[in-house]
Amino acid sequence: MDASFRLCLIVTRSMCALDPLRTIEEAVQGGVDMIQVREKDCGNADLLSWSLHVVALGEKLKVPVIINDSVEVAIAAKAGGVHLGKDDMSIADARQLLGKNKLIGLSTHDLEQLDDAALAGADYVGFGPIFPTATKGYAKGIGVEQLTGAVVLSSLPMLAIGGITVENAWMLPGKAGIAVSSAICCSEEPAKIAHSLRSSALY
Ligand code: TZP
Ligand code: MG
Repeated sequence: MDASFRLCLIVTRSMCALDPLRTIEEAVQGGVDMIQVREKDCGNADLLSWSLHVVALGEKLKVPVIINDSVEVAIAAKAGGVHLGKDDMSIADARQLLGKNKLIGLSTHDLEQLDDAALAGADYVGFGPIFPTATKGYAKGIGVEQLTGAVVLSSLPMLAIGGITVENAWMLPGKAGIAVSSAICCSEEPAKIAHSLRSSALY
């Protein structure tokens, strides 16, 4: 399934400076073309109820909504897909449950994992953290050079992630899309930030 997204907003409610639904709506107006719901500290019932709101907004705004970690919630919320990491369900099991018309993204951190992602049948990968980020507690990033190698080596659609801001996004290779959380969530001007980031992800 085509997954060539340019700018993904990873929304965590507690990080949002504005009402989270308003953050999403304004970010999409500014150029975000994919939403990921990422809530690490809530139970399944709360995650489902929040995801249903975001999926409804995504339908209105015509952007896919992906659920982090939980295939079960993605199915129940009729989301566009799921984003998985190494501690989550395998891609093969997720594909079995979701079918081929839903998106499955995988977090990757080095070039070797990119091969594994392609073999496993991921639709796209997140690659990072490119820069240090407090959002996930990474004191060091793997750097832009690694990302440049990754986009050359892998044919999978790729989202650079981790510590990306309007100040450093110009350093990223244009072929990679961008995924951000704090840059947009923490802003009171989500459309402006999204517009600036989107202009760095032009491919
Ligand atoms: N995975 C790798 S870095 C990261 C995730 C979820 C955090 C991204 O958030 P931010 O605030 O854009 O660095
Ligand atoms: Mg996960």
